[in-house]
Amino acid sequence: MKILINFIRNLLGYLIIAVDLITRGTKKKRAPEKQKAINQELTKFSLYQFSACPFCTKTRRAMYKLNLPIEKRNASVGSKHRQELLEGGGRIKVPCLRIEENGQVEWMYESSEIISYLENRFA
Ligand SMILES: N[C@@H](CCC(=O)N[C@@H](CS)C(=O)NCC(=O)O)C(=O)O
Repeated sequence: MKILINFIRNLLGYLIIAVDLITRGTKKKRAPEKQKAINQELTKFSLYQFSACPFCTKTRRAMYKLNLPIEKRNASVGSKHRQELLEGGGRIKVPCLRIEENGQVEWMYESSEIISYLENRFA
């Protein structure tokens, strides 16, 4: 039964990825110097995620549209990033945006909060 539920969950996840790829539209365009500065700023960011999680897909879609090439870290079972997420953020829940700035590390959970934060800062 558990195998069947996992299979259906993964199938739905990959279906969402496929629909997202087909419908996600175009990336935000910026002047090359501006984009370069943003890319540099984004080296302080990483997104802990699963590939087939709908909340992660929603977050990746927003990142794509805003043209924010943030490093993605796979936090699935058995991965080294899963342990980092647990130790740093305090729980295994994705998506989670890690922001390392001014000598401090912030772990931001909740897809809606992450998307609002990125929109306010980079749109
Ligand atoms: N309200 C959260 C929901 C996130 C969520 O439920 N994520 C699931 C994956 S789709 C999760 O991390 N579950 C923990 C686990 O699978 O270990 C959001 O919008 O980010």
